[in-house]
Amino acid sequence: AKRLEGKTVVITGASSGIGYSTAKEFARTSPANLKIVVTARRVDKLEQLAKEIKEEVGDGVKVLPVALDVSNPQQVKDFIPSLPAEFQEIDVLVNNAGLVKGVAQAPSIDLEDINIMIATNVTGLINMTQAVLSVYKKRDQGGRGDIINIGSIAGREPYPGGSIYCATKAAVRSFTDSLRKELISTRIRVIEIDPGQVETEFSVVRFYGDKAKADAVYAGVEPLTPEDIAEVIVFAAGRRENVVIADTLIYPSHQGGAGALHRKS
Ligand code: NDP
Ligand code: 8X3
Repeated sequence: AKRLEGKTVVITGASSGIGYSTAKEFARTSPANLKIVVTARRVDKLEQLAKEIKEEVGDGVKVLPVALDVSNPQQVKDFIPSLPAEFQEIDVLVNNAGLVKGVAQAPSIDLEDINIMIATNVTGLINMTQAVLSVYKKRDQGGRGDIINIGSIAGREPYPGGSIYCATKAAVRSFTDSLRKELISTRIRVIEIDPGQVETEFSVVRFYGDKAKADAVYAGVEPLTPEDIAEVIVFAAGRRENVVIADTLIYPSHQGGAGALHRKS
């Protein structure tokens, strides 16, 4: 926890699920002198999050809610310059914003859904990474700071009905791996965390708001909670500077692959 003291953390997609829990976990682990910029499109949820953190840990942690649509390149470009000066020296970026739309199979995949998934999960993540690298690269030893990318089991094991989403997460994996190699001479840590099944708003978004269909995904299984992933993210950020938790895959105990889930009948 000491290692995180005084750091500035930026989390994308902090209005729900894994991102929401990650903000809380950072706050709990290092309640003194931490700054967290929580971003997403739904600012009301971010304000609620800031309020909950304040109630839990007090004023030691400064939480700044910022509206940011990562699929909008101009908003990403303006993001760091428009932060108050005390939040601009970012130390940790958690690239968590992401989504899946639908279960359609080729040739019936909606063009709009394809574009949203790629613009958010791939282009958005890359643009955010490039934006913080301009801050990290100014530091000594060629640069310093953490980039934590949330991939997925879906990026390792593609499944029918998920071709675009799986392709976006495979792209995250490739980009992350290249980047780690490109930054080998620096102190910039490039970290990938790949969850298996986590119960969040993920499936509600996949089924365009149909809660019954989303609930069916989790019927009879015991998924991870967003807190489970948040703990791993904060653990990775809190390692000694020479330790890179480069790549992790996290399942609930009854999962063995993308579609391989033990279901109680
Ligand atoms: P949620 O739907 O609960 O949260 C997704 C978050 O992403 C929300 O805060 C949403 O905020 C944000 N988001 C979506 N689009 C944008 C955008 N254009 N700009 C900014 N923020 C955006 O799902 P999860 O917490 O499950 O998802 C988080 C990450 O984890 C995703 O990358 C997902 O692919 C990944 N993942 C999830 C798994 C699961 O089983 N749940 C498993 C493996 C990986 P808002 O709508 O307010 O903008
Ligand atoms: C979410 C996991 O396998 O449901 O990334 O697509 S999966």
